[in-house]
Amino acid sequence: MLATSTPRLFLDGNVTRPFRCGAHTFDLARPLVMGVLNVTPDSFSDGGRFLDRQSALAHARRMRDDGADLIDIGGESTRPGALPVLEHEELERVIPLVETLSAEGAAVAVDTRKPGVMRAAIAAGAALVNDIGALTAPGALEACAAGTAGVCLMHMQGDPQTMQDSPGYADVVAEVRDFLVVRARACEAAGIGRERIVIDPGFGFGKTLAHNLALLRSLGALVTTGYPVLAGLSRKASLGTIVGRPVGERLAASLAAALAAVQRGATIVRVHDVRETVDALKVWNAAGLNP
Ligand code: 7PJ
Repeated sequence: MLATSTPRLFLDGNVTRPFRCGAHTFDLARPLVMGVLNVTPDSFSDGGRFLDRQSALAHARRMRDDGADLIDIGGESTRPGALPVLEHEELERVIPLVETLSAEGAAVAVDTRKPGVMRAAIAAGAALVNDIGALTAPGALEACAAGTAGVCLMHMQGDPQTMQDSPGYADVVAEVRDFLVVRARACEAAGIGRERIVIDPGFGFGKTLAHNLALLRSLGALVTTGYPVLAGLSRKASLGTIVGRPVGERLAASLAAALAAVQRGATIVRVHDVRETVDALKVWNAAGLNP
């Protein structure tokens, strides 16, 4: 039933609503903002800044107060060439933050590929499991099916250590879409309801600038699957290539990318600059541009 290479799509263009993740329900009447909190020594844009627990909490609370709908906590760097991190280390970095922020009422996402971290995060109150591996690790589907947390399924070609060496596709949009639909079906078969699933093309994960731009232009092909679409373009290398600026000077580029993504139907934007993105989306919403 599942292992089909041409998955059945629901092509009516109606995104499944509301989106349910743990204790939180989002009606998706407007795009959501997910603020990024990296608690790693080596993430490409804010690596090392929030290793200290108090500064991590302060940054998360600031993003929440600035209007972030979700806080995405990552304890393993996934930048190109990054080395894996041990599970106990990832747990120590992430779980206390999940506990504290969830108890304060924040919708917390945990950026992890490890089923052990997923289980611990869900037990600590996480609303969403954000997996760049789309729950392909053995035991990951079961870990998520056991609770009520939402799942974000992201496409990646290869793995972080080698993914940017020579990405290649015959048809990047169709391949990414088909992979995500197959993974979403696997989630549903494992007992994760459709209303808990978000898909993500994985900008920059085994993709050239041309691939990323093709996916952004054709984001509608993902939207028509019916699953809400998350777009993560904030500060990424492709934007740096376009504007010729280092990672700390990509705010304007990131805002333009976020607006382009929501204009194409993205439901959640994953960003570092929450306050500025929330402002940009307020104007976009006020102008009635929501498709
Ligand atoms: C993404 C992510 C993304 C999802 C990262 C960075 C690199 N999770 N985790 N989508 N990117 N779902 O912070 O730019 O695009 S790590």
